[in-house]
Amino acid sequence: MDFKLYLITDRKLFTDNALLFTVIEDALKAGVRAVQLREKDLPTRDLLGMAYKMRELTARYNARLFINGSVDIAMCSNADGIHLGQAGMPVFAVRKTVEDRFVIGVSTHNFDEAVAAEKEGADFITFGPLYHTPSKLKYGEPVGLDSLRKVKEKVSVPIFGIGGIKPDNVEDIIGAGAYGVALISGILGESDVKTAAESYLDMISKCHCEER
Ligand code: 3NM
Repeated sequence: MDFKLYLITDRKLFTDNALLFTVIEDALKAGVRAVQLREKDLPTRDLLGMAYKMRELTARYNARLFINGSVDIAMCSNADGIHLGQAGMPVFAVRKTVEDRFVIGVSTHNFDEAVAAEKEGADFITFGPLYHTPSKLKYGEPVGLDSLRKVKEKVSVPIFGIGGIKPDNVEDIIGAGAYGVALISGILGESDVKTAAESYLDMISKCHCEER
């Protein structure tokens, strides 16, 4: 794993897709090195078009690209990884098929899901929502840092805290055992995306320095 900040897309935050790409490029310029294309409601061909563009963009900055939920689009766009939820393709089936061709991330929301994801072959997990998120109805009540600590005791793959992440809580999240953080609005929802991304990267490097 060569990234600790995992930026997730949401094109609905922007008036058009071109703006999403501009903003992602700002984040890449700031030093973001992993992007998850997460546009679950798009028809396959539209998603493939976005994946091609996102691959071209992320490659220019030597950043990893993950495709949410779709092995075929990950293959066609030559992405680095696939990010799986709890409702779609199960981890074991994807791992068995793609072997080591893709890095596999899995969204988990409780202890059992986290343990199962690792057992079934996840390379890393996201765990959350840790805090209230702007779209809290979709993701449920926050699970909190104590449950992150319990997951960390049992799970060895890197854990990315997700859900309502702000620069001010990065230190607590990493202190509770997360390897990194995954987020949408803390970066994409800010008017100055480059500065926002830099503040997360600064916080993360500060936390990891203090560990040593
Ligand atoms: N997954 P924000 S929370 C995509 O808990 C996603 O699995 C979550 O958005 C989970 O950074 C979430 O704006 C939303 O809170 C993250």
